Amino acid sequence: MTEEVKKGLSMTRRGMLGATATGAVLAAGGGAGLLGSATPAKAAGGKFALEPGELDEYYGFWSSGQTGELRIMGVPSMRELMRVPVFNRCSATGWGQTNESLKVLTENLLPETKEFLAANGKVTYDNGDLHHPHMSFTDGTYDGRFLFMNDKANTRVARVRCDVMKCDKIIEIPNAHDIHGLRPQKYPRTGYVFANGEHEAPLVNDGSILDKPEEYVNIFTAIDGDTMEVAWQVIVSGNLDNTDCDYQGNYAFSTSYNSEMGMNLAEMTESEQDHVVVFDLKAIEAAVAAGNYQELKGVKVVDGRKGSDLNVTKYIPIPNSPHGVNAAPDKKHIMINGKLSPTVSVIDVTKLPDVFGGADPRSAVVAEPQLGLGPLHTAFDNKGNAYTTLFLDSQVVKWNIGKAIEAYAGADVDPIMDKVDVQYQPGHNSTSMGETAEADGKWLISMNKFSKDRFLNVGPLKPENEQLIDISGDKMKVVHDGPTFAEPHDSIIVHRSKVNPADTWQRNDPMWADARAQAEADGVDLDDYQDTIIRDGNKVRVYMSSQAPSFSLESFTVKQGDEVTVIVTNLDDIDDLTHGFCMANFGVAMEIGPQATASVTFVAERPGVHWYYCQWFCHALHMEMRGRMFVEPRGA
Ligand code: CUK
Ligand code: CUA
Repeated sequence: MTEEVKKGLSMTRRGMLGATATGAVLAAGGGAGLLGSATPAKAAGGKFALEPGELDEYYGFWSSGQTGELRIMGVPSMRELMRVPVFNRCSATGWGQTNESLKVLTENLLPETKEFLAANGKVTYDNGDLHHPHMSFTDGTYDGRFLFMNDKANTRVARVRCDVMKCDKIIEIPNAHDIHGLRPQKYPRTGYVFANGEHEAPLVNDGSILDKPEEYVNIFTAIDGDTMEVAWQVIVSGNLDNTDCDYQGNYAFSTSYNSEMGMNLAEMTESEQDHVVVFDLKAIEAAVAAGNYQELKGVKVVDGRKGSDLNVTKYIPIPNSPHGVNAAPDKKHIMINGKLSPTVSVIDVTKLPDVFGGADPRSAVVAEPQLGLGPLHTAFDNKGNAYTTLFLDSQVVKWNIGKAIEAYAGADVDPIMDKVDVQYQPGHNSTSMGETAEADGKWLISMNKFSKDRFLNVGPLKPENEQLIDISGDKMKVVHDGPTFAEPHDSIIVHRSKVNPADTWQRNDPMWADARAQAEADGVDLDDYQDTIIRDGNKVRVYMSSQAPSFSLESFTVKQGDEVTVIVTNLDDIDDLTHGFCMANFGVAMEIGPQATASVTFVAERPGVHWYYCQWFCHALHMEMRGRMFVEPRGA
């Protein structure tokens, strides 16, 4: 056990959390049974329960971890409003099956990934691990254009358009491994999207190097958020966990829990100090402009390892296996959450030019308050306070940044303002607008990894518990428990004034540009009633439009073995009038939103009569919204 953890143990009020419990938590991620709070908070304080018909004040954008989708919540009601499929396969919308979604999912896969998938009978991955959803910024606050998110499982970064709340771009990141931390540039705008490769591997990972960790590297990537292309990459020493950036557009920060470059638990937790890497964005851009890079898989890769003479990175020592990075809305302080150290290290961004000029990297640290055990992530209000999750203590601690700085300078002040029990073991937290310069100090979400006894027992796999905490007063009040499925890590809470989605699609949306081009070639007007069948060898294109409660085609005929593409355009332009197209016993189903076009391709390797039906309840005669596909047997 480290000195820091020992100190933390003596300061915690939880005497029962001894060294063994800490060890058990570190080893197994468990320990919730030991840590259960005996006094669940009573609902009180801020108004979170909405009357029927009332709307929430905030959008919550939630990740879903290994479920692979983005979720939209209402805050403070904690009602789940929508699921946006991204890295997953969605049965309802046809994401991962429609031609439009397959284009997004496949167009930016690396050639070797396509080959690998083909060898496994696939065209794309059908899983993902989405941890960090973040909105695009302009001038330090959300601008409602895009949401960006990572896939730790398959090294991808995705973008969701906020006008329609659908994913329009997914890119696979070359050279890096297993994208974890992700943040958009805050100023002047996004701009860059920063993404951390978490796991070490040989720079050229072709099998010529295997068990030689000394030749492994990690890669930090800057993506252009407008084009969704990789702008540049930096090779670093140690691994990369979470990331954030300043409010000036000068620096990005990434924590490393494995500065040791260890390959097992004992090696990875060996040092008392790990570090945060500071990236000097202008210096990296200058290095790229000056040609000081190597090109790997089409990407300009700059050497930012310790000892590189390019001076594009600095390594600030931080105790001990730090995890979350959070920029405060004061535009000056960056919080590095200690995880195995009971501290949060506060970096003052105005001291970084000196550090890059040669000053001691630790001189940028202006506070390091001891907060409790297992600090993972920090959120903020608009009054200079920070809210840090304590995984091991199963608490959220509210502390004052200014007082922490005074205490570090020697003043006899206690920065800790309040602690509240959460149920149980929190990871990320987020406050209303708290990741922007417009933090408003109303609500805090604590995203707890264990729910244990907080909900009806649903078997060995339990939901997580996302708790709503009223932070408008001096004391935090837990006011609501919200179960979520495996497993959101992170969320952002965005004021509804920042987000303005459309009610219907625009007919010329780029999402189905390929279908439109094909229709034009086939002499079909996608904006009008369509009942056209085009035969092109054994490829058959079936154009039909939908208007409640019917498809324009009551039936169509193809031959066994034909490759059939059904292109459906929903000509209804009433909001919320979505139709579906499900071809029964063909495993085919998709959503067609009002004014949208969607298409799906399958091989009609099944003779006989097959009904297609609308699978979105759209009308009193919705059940009657169906038609037949006749598949003539081969040779008939
Ligand atoms: S990480 Cu999960 S609790 Cu992936 Cu943002 Cu910290
Ligand atoms: Cu159209 Cu149901």
